[in-house]
Amino acid sequence: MTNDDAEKQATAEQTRCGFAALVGAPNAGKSTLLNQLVGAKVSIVSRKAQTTRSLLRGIAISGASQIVLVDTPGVFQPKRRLERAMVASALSGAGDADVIVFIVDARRGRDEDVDSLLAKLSHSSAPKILVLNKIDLVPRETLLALAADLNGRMQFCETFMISALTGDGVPDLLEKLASMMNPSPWLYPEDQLSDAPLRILAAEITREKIFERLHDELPYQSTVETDSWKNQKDGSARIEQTIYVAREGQKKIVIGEGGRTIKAIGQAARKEIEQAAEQKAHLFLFVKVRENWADDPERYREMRLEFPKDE
Ligand SMILES: Nc1nc2c(ncn2[C@@H]2O[C@H](COP(=O)(O)OP(=O)(O)OP(=O)(O)O)[C@@H](O)[C@H]2O)c(=O)[nH]1
Ligand SMILES: [Mg+2]
Repeated sequence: MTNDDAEKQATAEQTRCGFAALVGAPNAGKSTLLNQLVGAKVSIVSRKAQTTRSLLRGIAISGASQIVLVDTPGVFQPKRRLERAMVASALSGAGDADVIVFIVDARRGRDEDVDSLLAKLSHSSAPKILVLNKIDLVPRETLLALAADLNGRMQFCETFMISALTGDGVPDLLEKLASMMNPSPWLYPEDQLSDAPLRILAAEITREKIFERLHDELPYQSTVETDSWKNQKDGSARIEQTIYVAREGQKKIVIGEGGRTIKAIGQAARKEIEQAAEQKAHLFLFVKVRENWADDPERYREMRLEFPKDE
């Protein structure tokens, strides 16, 4: 062994790194937990189920461990093509993980989605941690009964009760995950928080703002892409994004009376993009009707999803 090798090995022994997949039913709080663990907002969150569409990695650090957290779309019974792509993506994320974090909305308790996930995960040999989330909404007795029930159905190495919203219980979970990582050099630079490039994050932020404002009128009918991102001489960014909707009527809804809705969406998105990018931004939003966007392979590439072929 040369000196160089010895040195490399010494560093490798000190540091730990690995993958933790966050899986759970739609709306269980996976993305909220990911953001808490990372300590920054890298994944979008909404009251609606099926917010997360593709795999997104957030990077958390605790002591000498780097934990690559894989946020997955809520697994549910897929019907349409986009849903099938989301489910395939979620399960592939769990398949590659060193540890699977199974998140259950404690207020909803055990239901069809939870049972179907338990069945799917039973094939995986990775160690599993049970996380009962939203404990701010549930009395303690309910939590204990739910923990006992779920532990009777699957082998979990530990159970945590947390509130991803308030952060209650999250530091203990982070410490546990850190201890489960294998000795290895870190995969990402210390200051990197996510694997998504800024242009994708920026598109996701705009999608979140659309969800927030139009969640009743426009369920899952839109997707957002960043078409261009130009850094200008004055340090600001000029960003152009397209919002794809499926019908002319939806375009009218997104634009709103006198352009009011799209203006509000743009303002809210710009503020958050500026925070994420740490630079001033000028955001230009365009709305396009693309009837079959949910069947267009190009849109899937932008969402970083595999395009499922017709069955
Ligand atoms: N009260 C409470 N609400 C929570 C908690 N964690 C998440 N939520 C809320 O639950 C909703 C869903 O959260 P997300 O993090 O988007 O859930 P998700 O599991 O990523 O959902 P999908 O991506 O759609 O599968 C949001 O409105 C969150 O604010 C919690 O600990 N307590
Ligand atoms: Mg999510």
